[in-house]
Amino acid sequence: MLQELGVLPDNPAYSTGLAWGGEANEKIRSIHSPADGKRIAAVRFATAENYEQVVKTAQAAFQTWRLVPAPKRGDIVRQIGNKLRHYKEPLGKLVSYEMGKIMQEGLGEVQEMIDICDFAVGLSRQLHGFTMHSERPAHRMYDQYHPLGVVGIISAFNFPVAVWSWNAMLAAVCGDVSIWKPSEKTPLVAVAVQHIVQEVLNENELPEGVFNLIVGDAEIGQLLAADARVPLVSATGSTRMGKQVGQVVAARLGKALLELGGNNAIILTEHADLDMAMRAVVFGAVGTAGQRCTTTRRLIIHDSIFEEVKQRLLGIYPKLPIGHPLQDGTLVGPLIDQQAVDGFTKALAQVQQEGGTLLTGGEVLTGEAYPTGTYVTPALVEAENHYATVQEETFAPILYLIRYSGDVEAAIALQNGVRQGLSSSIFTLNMREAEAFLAATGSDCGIANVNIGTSGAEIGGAFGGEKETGGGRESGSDAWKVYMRRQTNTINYSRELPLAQGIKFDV
Ligand code: UN1
Repeated sequence: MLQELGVLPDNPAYSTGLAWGGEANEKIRSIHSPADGKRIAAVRFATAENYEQVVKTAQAAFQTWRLVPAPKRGDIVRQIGNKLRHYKEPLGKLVSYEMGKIMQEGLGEVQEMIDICDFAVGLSRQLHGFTMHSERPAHRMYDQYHPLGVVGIISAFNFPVAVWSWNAMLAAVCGDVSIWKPSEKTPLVAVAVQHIVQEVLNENELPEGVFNLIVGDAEIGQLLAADARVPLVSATGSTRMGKQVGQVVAARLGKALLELGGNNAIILTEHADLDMAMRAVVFGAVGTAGQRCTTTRRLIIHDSIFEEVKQRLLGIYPKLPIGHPLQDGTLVGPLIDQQAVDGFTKALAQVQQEGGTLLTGGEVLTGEAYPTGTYVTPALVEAENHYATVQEETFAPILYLIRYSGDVEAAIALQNGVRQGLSSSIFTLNMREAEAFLAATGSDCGIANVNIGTSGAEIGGAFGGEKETGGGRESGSDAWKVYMRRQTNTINYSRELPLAQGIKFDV
């Protein structure tokens, strides 16, 4: 699997973008699987000098790439999508083994990459601007979108390749080149993807700097954020990281696209179809072991059905198949590392101190089947929305059950009563409740779903959220516009020079 993908277990001679076998330096890190603790491979981490080299290569490639017509750029992305189809199985497996999500979700992640490639191919013929009517005679006015330049992409461990592809594929059809800094926790699958992309560039005799990879630690992210040669930095990760990146980018008046933490809730009203809702809740809460930014963290349940919902969940949770992510039938894999486990246990201790009741789960599993200490049993906690712990995003499988009484407005107030604003959902068969949830006075999140859970969004919509989620939108709809610079053009084909606003200015 690794060889086929160009990831060679005992060869740290790749890593920093264009220069797979670049100059030697000492920062070599072993990468271990959270599934079994085994060392998968080692990577060389980039230095500030490597970074310089990558930026220069990217800048040079931009000179060529921006001249390639957008539909031709789309054709390159089409070829990348086809190669991803070819490598879907091993790549999905590597996502799963390096990150710990189950194989089905690893494959789903690669499918998201393929889908965004297809989307970007179509988009490459649709980078539309408006045509406006000028107030002046014999004038024409329109907007057009030009490539922006070098786009920095900082991605997180939980979607180690898909989120990169949402950014990189749109950037590519827009005529930008990209520099990708993957999470230091999951660099191998990034290396694998970079090999696949480079094959396409080579086959088309395009400069390797169109897509760059730089494996490194936070220092590289800081360099990207501060670098005026990088007009757009797209960063996915924690709100803490996003605030740092956002402030540094803002200080130079660059553009930042931030996709940060969520504290997503599902509302179950008295009119919910509970059979349907339960699947959504469980997938949203324990899928990817609670490590999606769209993970369902809060369940806001109407008084009248609270006990029933609790009992149903208590019937499901203890039976969840937890185990090796590559094993058939597993639904919950390990957390990414010890730090994540500590965050999980700490949050559970804290919420109980605040008055929460742990209903089930919350253990760290030990024994032969769980050799890494990173397997946990998903937790259900009865809690109140205002608890400090409930207000935070803990990147682990903890679901807070929160009771509401009265009408849907009360539930919406709880749903909105957190600092984050990524994804939200309501289960109801009542049209008034559904519409109230979607109205301007309804959910304040970037994503609001009816009778669908909070996680597992399609790539066709714009993905992102409000408040501390950062405000950025990636992926579908018109998210592409942030990767381009907009220009308003007015052309005068008359023999006069009339001024706008009817101003007379005779010289
Ligand atoms: C993320 O967790 O960073 O909606 C992205 C979802 C996925 C993407 C999640 N399509 O759950």
